[in-house]
Amino acid sequence: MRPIIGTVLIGLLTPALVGCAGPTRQPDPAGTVCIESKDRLGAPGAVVVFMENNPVLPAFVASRIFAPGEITARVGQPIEFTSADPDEQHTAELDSGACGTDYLSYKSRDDLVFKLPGSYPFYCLVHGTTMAGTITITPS
Ligand SMILES: [Cu+2]
Repeated sequence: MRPIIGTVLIGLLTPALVGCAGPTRQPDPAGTVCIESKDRLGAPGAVVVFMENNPVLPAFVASRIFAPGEITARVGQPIEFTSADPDEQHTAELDSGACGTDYLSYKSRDDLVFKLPGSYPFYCLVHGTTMAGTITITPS
């Protein structure tokens, strides 16, 4: 019986795991699309984005947000993510996997800087797609 159960489990889990990995994720360790950096934190001209948890909203509403969630920046302009949530960590991770912030605790900051124009959906690794947004990068 055990081999049959094992085979059934592998048959059920394999598509799910492949689906999670996502064939379109393309990590970018060379930084050709974007880089994560703390070198220019607080520099003037950055686009500031807060990671928040709105305690006023009822529990069944996705209360964790990026503010703003729709972000526009130029090539080379830092996008500075700042945690405004004293309760939980957050990240901003591109759906493509090209780059992402560190896990940010309350008042911590991290920059993403893009080298290529485009539209980049992103989400929080801690809270999944219920905490998500889009970064639009225009030419410099
Ligand atoms: Cu989050």
